[in-house]
Amino acid sequence: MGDRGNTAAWEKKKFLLSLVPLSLIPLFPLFGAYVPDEILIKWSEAPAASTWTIPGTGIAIFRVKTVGTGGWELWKLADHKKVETALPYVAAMAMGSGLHLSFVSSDLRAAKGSLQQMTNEDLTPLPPAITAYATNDYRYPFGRVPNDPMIASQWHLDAIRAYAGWDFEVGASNPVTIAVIDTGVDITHVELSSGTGKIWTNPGDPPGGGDQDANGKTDDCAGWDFADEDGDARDCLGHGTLVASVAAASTDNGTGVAGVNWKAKILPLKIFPDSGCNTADSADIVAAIDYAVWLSTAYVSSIGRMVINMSLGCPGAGECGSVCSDNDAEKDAISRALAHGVLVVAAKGNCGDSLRVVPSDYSGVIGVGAVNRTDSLASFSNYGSGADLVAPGSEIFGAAKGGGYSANSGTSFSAPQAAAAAGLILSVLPAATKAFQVNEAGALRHSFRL
Ligand SMILES: [Ca+2]
Ligand SMILES: [Ca+2]
Ligand SMILES: [Ca+2]
Ligand SMILES: [Ca+2]
Repeated sequence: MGDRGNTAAWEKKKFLLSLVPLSLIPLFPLFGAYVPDEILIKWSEAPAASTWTIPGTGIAIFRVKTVGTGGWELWKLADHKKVETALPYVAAMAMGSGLHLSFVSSDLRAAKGSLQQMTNEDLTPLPPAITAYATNDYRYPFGRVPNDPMIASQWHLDAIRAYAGWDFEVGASNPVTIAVIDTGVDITHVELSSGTGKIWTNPGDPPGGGDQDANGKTDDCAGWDFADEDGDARDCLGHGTLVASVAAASTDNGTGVAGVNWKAKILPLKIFPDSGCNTADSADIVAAIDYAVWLSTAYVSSIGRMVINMSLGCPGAGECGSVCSDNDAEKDAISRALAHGVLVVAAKGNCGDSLRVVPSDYSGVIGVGAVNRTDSLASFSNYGSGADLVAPGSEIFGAAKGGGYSANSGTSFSAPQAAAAAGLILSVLPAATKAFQVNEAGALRHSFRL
């Protein structure tokens, strides 16, 4: 296995589908989050008008609706003004009416300091009598929330409604393994450590003692490096580590980030060589796919259902506009995977066009494009034929090579969300047939908004 003698005959370089790494993005405490332009107010005497413009500020505030039966109303600031900006004026409405806010929640108080410090200018008289309570409109995630402290930086989890999905399944029902065909995986990272069981380990070929399972790979204990032909599949760049953590970081472990799939194991299949670590060959892609398929049949009980993620493709970002012809060897390997019930997911590419990208556009491969924080197609994302789904791809936060955390953008980081979500479904329905998987992938569009 792993014979690269014919590489030249079908060499077709594949490139990583990520953009320039971004620096760490700020962390926000999840439960400090609130709807920025909304405030809940309880009046003693509700104002007749449903819209006011606060004098001297130009800030308009309007009533949205009554909330519950306790006398609370939801008010919204026009033009997306922030609550912190308007709070003094809301308070002034009360004080100017000869009343006082008897209670202001501590978070609002912290946002704008003590109301007692307000100046006369702030106390411009305003009708009507305001009263009693004002508080932020908190935004709680709906569903099951893991205790990983950095999840507030993982905006994609909210966008794909992972919390709601986790209410139903976290990947614990039946084993699922995600084969990450990439630059390798940092298996010493706390989120991806083999010690925590995140990395699938080969019971048939423990370290030392030669190639006990006689598959031609000595000590393929924790994946395999097809580019350099050795059992050390650690990451040569950082790309594969982020991809793996987005899919299945160690989750609900009180540390760092959460994976979309809490329980799936990762199989690191490295196809980018340590030298350069920027291009991969069809020969290694084919060998890696076949190896994943072989493992899934040789170790059915521990691997469970296998999902292959390929966050790579042709053309890469540096060759946008060029035509990448199909590779029959790759297509054959993907057909073999599908025939064995192995799901294949690939990034759709970062050229921002609709040209063909492989392997994403091969028949049977779930191609995944990227959306940004406003749920629009990311400017870099490819689209059109071959883009079966979209998932967040801008500033995706996860594990960094060598420890720590960072964010990166690209369809590379959309694909593992789809792979992991498919893995959640396969954990519930391990006997799903190939046809059923395709249907379920379509359903993901609704349940996970991929
Ligand atoms: Ca072996
Ligand atoms: Ca061995
Ligand atoms: Ca190696
Ligand atoms: Ca974690």
